[in-house]
Amino acid sequence: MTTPALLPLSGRRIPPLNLGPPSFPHHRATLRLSEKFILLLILSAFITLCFGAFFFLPDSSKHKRFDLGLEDVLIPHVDAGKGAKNPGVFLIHGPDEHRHREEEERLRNKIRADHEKALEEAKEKLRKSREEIRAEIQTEKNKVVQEMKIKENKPLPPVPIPNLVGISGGDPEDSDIREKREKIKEMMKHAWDNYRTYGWGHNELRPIARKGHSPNIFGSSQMGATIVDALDTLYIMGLHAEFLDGQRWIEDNLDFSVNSEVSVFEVNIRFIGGLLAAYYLSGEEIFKIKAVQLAEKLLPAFNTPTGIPWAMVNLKSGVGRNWGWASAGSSILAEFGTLHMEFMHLSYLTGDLIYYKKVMHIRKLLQKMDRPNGLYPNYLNPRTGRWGQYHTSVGGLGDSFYEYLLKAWLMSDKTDHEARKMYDDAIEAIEKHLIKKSRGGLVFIGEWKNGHLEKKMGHLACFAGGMFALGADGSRTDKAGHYLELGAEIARTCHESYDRTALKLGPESFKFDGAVEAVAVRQAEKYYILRPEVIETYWYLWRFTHDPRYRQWGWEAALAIEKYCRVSGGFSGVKDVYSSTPTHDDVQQSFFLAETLKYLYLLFSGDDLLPLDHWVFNTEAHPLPVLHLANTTLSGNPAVR
Ligand code: DMJ
Repeated sequence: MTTPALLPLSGRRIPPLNLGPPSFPHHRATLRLSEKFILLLILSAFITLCFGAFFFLPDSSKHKRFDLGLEDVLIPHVDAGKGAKNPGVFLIHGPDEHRHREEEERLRNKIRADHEKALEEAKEKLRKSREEIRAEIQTEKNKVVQEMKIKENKPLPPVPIPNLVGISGGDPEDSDIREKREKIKEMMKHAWDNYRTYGWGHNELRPIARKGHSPNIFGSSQMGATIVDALDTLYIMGLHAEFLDGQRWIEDNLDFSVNSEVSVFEVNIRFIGGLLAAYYLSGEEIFKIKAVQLAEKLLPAFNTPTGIPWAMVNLKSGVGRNWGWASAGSSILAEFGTLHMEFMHLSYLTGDLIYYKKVMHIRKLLQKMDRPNGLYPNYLNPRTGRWGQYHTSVGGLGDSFYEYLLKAWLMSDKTDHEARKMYDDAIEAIEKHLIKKSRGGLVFIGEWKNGHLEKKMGHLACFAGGMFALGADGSRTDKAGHYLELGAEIARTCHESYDRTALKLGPESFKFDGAVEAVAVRQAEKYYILRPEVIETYWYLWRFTHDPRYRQWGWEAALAIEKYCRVSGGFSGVKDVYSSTPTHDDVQQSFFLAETLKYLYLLFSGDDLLPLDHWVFNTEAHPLPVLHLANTTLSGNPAVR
């Protein structure tokens, strides 16, 4: 019988272990047993070795590991080990155990001491009174403010100051006029002193509640609008202590890094205009520096697809937007069109053309646009560059755009012919479509709305009497007399709107409708909020004609303001000029000090105070000097363009 060969599973044949004579199955079994025995011997030797090692090798648990995680803690006599990745990991070996314990202890003590010290300091803080803590915070704050001031109030490049003529004086020879002028000065002091006492640092004053007030055009800011707006009036009235007081407040407190959404137009005409005028009159650099700082904050408002600025900008974030009520998200003509004077002066004073470019861009864009009937609509969309609703007015929403075209020309020493042409074209269209004579013979300026003329004139539009008179000289062929006459007619109509009320103060707007002439009809239009436009027109007409009626009308208005608007805490607007027992609105507007009282004071001063061939008043009555641009390299001069 044959034994089957041993076949591995893989199929490869394993050769038999050849230890002697030819192998038989019995022999093969004997050899396997001896192999097992040898293996067993090796295994037991290995186990014995491990057992010995267990008892005789050193104890690894005696190695200690300190992970301090600090690179700068120094432990003496320790071996950091070469190539250790974390220099804060140190190995301390067993033989130095005692010393290491001491080291540990030392570290623990140090940590404990540090904690106790911090605890003591905290307790010390808590022991301090509120006042002490407040004083400490104030000191810190002052330090920061001082540092910022040094950084911010960097000097601007020197520029030739234009010829400044007639910044004081104007004393009238006539004693009656002198007295009247003194009375206006006393009214200014009453308005200022009460603001100083009850509203200092706030934008405006509530003269009855005797506290600060801020209109929404200045957002939530407290930027002392009344101080800035009033400065130049104080200066020309010779109220120098008050002027200095205002200057100090501006130096120490006027800060534009506020998280507040403000009107670009209002901030420009009141703050930048006010600061620039204060600078030119007093020569104090701080006003110029503040004006430039503020202008920088307004620049983000111009970041629109067309370069037509937003109505509002957040002074901190630079985010702009338009008024919710403005037609289809539009910007307003009287707002983006009333930046030119101030921005030209900023470029002149800084040598930085950015301001000039912004306003010239607006002008160029307007110049290229189609105008229905030659009229500029009040609304323009800054995203699309298209007109909004076709509404044209020389009062609110349109007014100072026309004023600034004329004044751009005057301010350039009559070299900016482009501005003059735009003014002349616009005024011709206005005269053709908006100016009418009532049945009773009163010339008025209506408003163009949805294709027809609304026979309503706003108090704001009364400024145009002065504008027509101011623009008479230099107007197209033989029309100077005509425009002076037109200015006088508007002055007469606006005087009528005052004269036909119980308080002898003008309503916000008045109608020409059948038997109704120069009278407000709706209750919501009967208020007077200390506005200047009518008095402004009297003053211009006085300067150009010296007709005593303008002084007389101005004096009537001053007496009415004194009688019905004066309260012990300042001056207030009234809600209904047709009611002989007035209700006050409890707001002393900043423009009352900037404009109304200034124009009254100038009306009773000689023409040598701020002569009109050297000064141009911005729309908030801040005088800015004529710039002889023909002699400068500033490209406002058409010769350079
Ligand atoms: C002033 O802030 C300015 O005169 C502006 O142009 C229009 N309105 C007010 C005063 O009424």
